[in-house]
Amino acid sequence: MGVENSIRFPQNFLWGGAIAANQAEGAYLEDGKGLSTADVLPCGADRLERSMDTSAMNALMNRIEGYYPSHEAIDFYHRYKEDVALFAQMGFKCFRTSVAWSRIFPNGDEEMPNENGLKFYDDLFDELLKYDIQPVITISHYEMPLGLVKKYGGWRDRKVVYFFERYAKSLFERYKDKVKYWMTFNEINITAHVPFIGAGIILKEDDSKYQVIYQAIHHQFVGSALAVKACHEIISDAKIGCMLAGGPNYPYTCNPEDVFEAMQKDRISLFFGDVQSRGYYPNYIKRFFRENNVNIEMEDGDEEILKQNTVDYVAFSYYMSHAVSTSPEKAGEVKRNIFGGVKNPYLKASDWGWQIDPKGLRYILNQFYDRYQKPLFIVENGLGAVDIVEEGEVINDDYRIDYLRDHLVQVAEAIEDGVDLIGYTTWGPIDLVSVSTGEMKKRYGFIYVDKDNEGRGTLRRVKKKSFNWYKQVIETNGELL
Ligand code: BGP
Repeated sequence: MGVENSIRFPQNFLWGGAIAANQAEGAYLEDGKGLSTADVLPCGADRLERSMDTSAMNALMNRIEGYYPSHEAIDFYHRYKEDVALFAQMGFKCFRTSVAWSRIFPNGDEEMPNENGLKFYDDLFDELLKYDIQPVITISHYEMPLGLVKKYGGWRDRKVVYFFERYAKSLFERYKDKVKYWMTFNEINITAHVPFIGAGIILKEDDSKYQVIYQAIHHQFVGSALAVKACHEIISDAKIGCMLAGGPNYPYTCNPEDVFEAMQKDRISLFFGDVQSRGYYPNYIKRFFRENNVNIEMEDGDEEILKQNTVDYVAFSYYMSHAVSTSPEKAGEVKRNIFGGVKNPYLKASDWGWQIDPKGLRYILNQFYDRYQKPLFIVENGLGAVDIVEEGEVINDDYRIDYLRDHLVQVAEAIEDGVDLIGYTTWGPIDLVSVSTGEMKKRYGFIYVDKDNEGRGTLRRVKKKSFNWYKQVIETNGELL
C-alpha cells in the first residue's frame, strides 16, 4: 500500500496530527474549568450562520439547553494516554493541540491561573514527550472564556489584550521546558467571517459591523505581538507563528474583472498574515477601511509593538480552494459557505461541498513563501467524510488515503520548488467534533471514535485503514505515499 515518491522530505520534518481542546477534550466543567464560547454554540448545519444571529446568541449567553457533543467530545481529557499511545504507534514526530483558555483562567480576568488546568497540560505534554512527540501548541483555538464575552464584549474591549497576554505568559512560564512550537490564534482571518467564534463578538443592532470586527482584530494583532514578545523573552529557543485559514482564490475566468476580484479576495484574507509576519498594515487594506468607514483606534506604541514582534513562521490550514466570479449568476451554482465563491467546474467536492484541490496546496505554499520568506507549517489538512464501520470493526477509508496522498504529492513538489516547510499535521488524526456543524458525523481521523451525533456510543477507539498508511508515510519520511 503506497506510491513511491522520489522527492525527499527534509530530515527532521515534523509529521503529525492536529486537534483543538474544545473539539476533543470534553470535561467541559471539570477541575475548575469555566465555560468557554465553544461550550455554548448550538449544533447543526447552520451553526456558523446562527453564531452571527444577534438575538439567538444573546439568548445563549445565559442558558445552555439541549445536547452538545462538545461537552463530552471524545473524552480526550480522560483518555489522552490511550490516544497518545496510538499517535506514537503511527510514529508522530509532533502533535498539535490547543490549550483551553478557560481551564487556565476560568472567567478570563482572574489575577492567578487555575492550577488544576495547568496540571492537565503538564501531564499531557509529559506523555507526548515520553514518546519524543513535540507538542505544537495553539494558544487560542476558536474559543475564549465566556466570562470575557459577558463582561467585556469579547475582543471589542482593549482590556482583553492584556488578559490574553497574561494567559499566554503563564503558559510560556509553565511549559518553557516542554513546548518549543507555539502559535497565537487559530485561523485568525476567519474572525472577519464568524466574529463570535474568532473573537467572542455578538454584534449589536446599531453596530457598524466592519468597525467592530476590525477593531477587535486590531486588538488580536496587538495581543498576538505581545505574546510573540513574551515567548521570545521567556523561551529563547522557541518558535512562535501565526495561523491562517489557507485557500487560494482563483478567478473563474480570465476576464480582468474576475482576476482582480480574486486578488482582492486573497488580500482580504492574507492581510492577517501580512500584519503578523511583516509587522505593519499594508496600504491596500487602508483603502478597504476608508471605503467601509473603518477607523482603527490605535494606542501609542501599537505600531512599534507590531513592528518589533513579528512571527517566526507562518502556519496554515488547507482544505480547499475557491473560485471567484464577478458575475456569479453566470458562473453556476453558488456555494453556500462562509467564503462565498462559485463552483469550480474542474474540481470535485467533499460531501460538505468543500472543493478538493491538491494542486491548490502547492500553489498556496509557493504563494505564502514568495510573500513571507519565512518557514511555513501546514498544521491542518484532511477530508471530512462519513465513515462506515464494516463487519469485524473494519473501516476502509480509501477516500481519505487518496485525498491525503494527492495533497502530499503536491507538498513534495512545493518542497522541490524550494519552499521551506517545517512540517505537516493532518487535521483530526482521531475523530472529533466538527467546527462548522458541532457534530461527530464529519470525521477526519485515522482513528475512529465510537460516538454519534446524539451522543450514543462507547467512545472506543478503532484503527481505520488509513492508520497503517500514515504510519508508513512517516516511517519512510514520505518516500512511500
Ligand atoms: C478549521 C478549524 C478546525 C477544524 C477544521 C475542519 O477551520 O481550524 O478547528 O475543525 O477547520 O472543519 P470542520 O470541523 O468544520 O470540518
